[in-house]
Amino acid sequence: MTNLESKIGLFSRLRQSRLAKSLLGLMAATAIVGYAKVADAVPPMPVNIYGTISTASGDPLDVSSIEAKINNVDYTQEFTTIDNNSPVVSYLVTVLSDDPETTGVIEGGVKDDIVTLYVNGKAITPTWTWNDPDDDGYAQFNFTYPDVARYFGTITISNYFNLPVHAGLPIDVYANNNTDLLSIYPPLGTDEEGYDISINESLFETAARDMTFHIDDQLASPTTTWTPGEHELNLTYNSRTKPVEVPAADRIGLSILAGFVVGIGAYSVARKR
Ligand SMILES: [Ca+2]
Repeated sequence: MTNLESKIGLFSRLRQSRLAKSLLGLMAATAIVGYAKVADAVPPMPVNIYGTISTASGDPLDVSSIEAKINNVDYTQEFTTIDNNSPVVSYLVTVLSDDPETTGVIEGGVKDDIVTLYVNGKAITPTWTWNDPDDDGYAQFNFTYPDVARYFGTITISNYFNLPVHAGLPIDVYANNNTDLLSIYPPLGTDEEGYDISINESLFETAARDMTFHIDDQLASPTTTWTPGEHELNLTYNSRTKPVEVPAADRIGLSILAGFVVGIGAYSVARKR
């Protein structure tokens, strides 16, 4: 038996126990209100969507919420997970069905409705179409959680002073209005070769998803917002500002100072000879 089969087996036991509870509830209701009333009162059976959530990055995923929405309305009754905090989390979400007897009131889904699952508040693609579940109301739906974004493109220096071409300088990627350093990535090489980096969503420390690229300590353009998937984004940046020209009269005094400065600055200060 594979791991997946054993998980589905567990769901199956869960299902049996729920069915048993439902049957007990039905019997109790029958005893109280009589058979004819119960026939009208049986609510439509919810649908249980179950399967696996795999992360695009292969990193563990902590599932804190699953919601099933139809036309942006949440019809989730409950959800559960197995093997949470792993790269492949098994889940089960129970989604309410519409009661056809209450026309004008939508209690849940009907056949052919488009159901969008939200995991940790993030919409999952593809969507799930409300189809015919099995006799017990179960339907399997495996999907990938989008937690990685790839950015790639060329790097161009628009106004260079200390660098004639981009030459393999690292790219610092910041989030949250330039305050959180996500990571430092090596580019591929020169400007023509560009860069190609993958950014996992787990790197973000806050809910903000704005993102900036810094090269040679300069803010590159354009800035962007982290979105899972593949994105071509050609970066442009100015190399650092040219050192201020030193007037001739000041050079003698500065030449002494320059002896201390040369070697610790990123670019040299003119030394009088
Ligand atoms: Ca209804």
